[in-house]
Amino acid sequence: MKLKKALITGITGQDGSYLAEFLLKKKYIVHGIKRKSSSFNTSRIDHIYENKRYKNKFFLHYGDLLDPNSLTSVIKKIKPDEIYNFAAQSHVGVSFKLPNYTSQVNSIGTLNILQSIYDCGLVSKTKFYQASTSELYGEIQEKKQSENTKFYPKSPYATSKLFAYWITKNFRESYKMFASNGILFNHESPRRGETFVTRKITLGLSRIIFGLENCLYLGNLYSLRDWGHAKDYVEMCWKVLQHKKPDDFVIATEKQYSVKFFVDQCFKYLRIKIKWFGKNLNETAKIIDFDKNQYPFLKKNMTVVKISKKYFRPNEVNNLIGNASKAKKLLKWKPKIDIRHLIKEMMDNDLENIRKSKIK
Ligand code: NAP
Ligand code: F7E
Repeated sequence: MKLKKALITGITGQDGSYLAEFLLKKKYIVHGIKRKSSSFNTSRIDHIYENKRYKNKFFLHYGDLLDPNSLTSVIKKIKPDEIYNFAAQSHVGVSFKLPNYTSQVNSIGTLNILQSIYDCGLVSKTKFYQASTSELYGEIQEKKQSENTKFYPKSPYATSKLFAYWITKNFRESYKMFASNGILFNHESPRRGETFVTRKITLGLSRIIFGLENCLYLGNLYSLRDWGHAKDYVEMCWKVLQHKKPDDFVIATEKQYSVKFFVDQCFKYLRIKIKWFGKNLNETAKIIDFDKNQYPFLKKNMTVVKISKKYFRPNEVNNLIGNASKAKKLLKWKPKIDIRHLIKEMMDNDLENIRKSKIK
């Protein structure tokens, strides 16, 4: 039997690493594009690369979404059955600081891949998955956002992803390419980038517990998100490309929590009692009660969370929650991991890593 070949851009990122594992288990040959970096950027996939079982099944190629030649040469050589475009400048806050760069990578970068598929004569062979996002909904036009909800992007990131969403559709409609958008709501994991809010919280609290830091600084505590688990969601990306026809799908848990709830649940999991004081920029959380034997570095009344203006965005997306009925019905999917398990996994992972690094 001929094995399927997949190409993943953004393989060194959170989703790329989980999808690579998932596809290898499904007996795919997996190729990934990584960009040249002056420091190591493969920590999320080193375990795959080093696994003897995946020798001759897992390959990395240098490339960059902004370098069409690099994309065309890899695509021409591999002739993949499926391409998953996960590469992006994916941080919404950073996109306000780097609007031009974000737009180049996320918009033109996506076009570069689609055009390479076309130029390599692979339109009828290669299926294309675009990592679209709930940020497209921005200023929400419907209580729960589905494939039919109007978009209202509110950041350079979201606007760049709007172009990518539409150019994917354009190639589908113009050339009958199997090109689909997965409109994914936030998804997290122990592999989440350290500056996204959930990971910042689990890592920050772990550092406080081990006495490496005193306080965690956050922005908008009242922002509401629909948080799933990245491992769950990459299975959906694959299912989107296995559907009988190319289409667009919302992937979400359909449950919504605030950033403050996420903080509270982390402390609850750690069995540390906190209390919130003050309002707006003066809001803080203090430690009220804890087990001194378990947490020797903590002190009663210690202020562990403060608000910093620095982490507010010029334009905030306050409220997102998905309606994933279409994916549930057509792709026969429902999320497996709930927010409590997600928090447990993320907290355990960060605590363990810091504990190990302190022993070294
Ligand atoms: P991530 O961890 O930030 O990973 C982004 C990946 O893109 C990294 O591998 C990065 O490489 C690579 N990359 C950045 N610029 C590139 C360029 N110019 N050329 C080639 N590669 C480049 O993101 P993620 O959380 O896994 O998300 C995957 C995709 O889904 C992204 O497109 C994101 O916008 C989208 N998305 C994410 C979520 C979410 O909640 N996670 C929700 C909806 C949509 P380095 O490792 O070298 O930096
Ligand atoms: O922020 C608020 C912040 O940066 C979530 C990306 O994967 O999901 C992600 O975008 C919320 C926002 O993710 C801090 O203002 C408060 O309201 O974790 P985040 P995001 O902006 O939702 C979408 C679906 C993507 O597509 C993106 O690629 O939390 N918030 N305080 C904070 N956010 C951060 N980063 N840091 C804070 O200190």
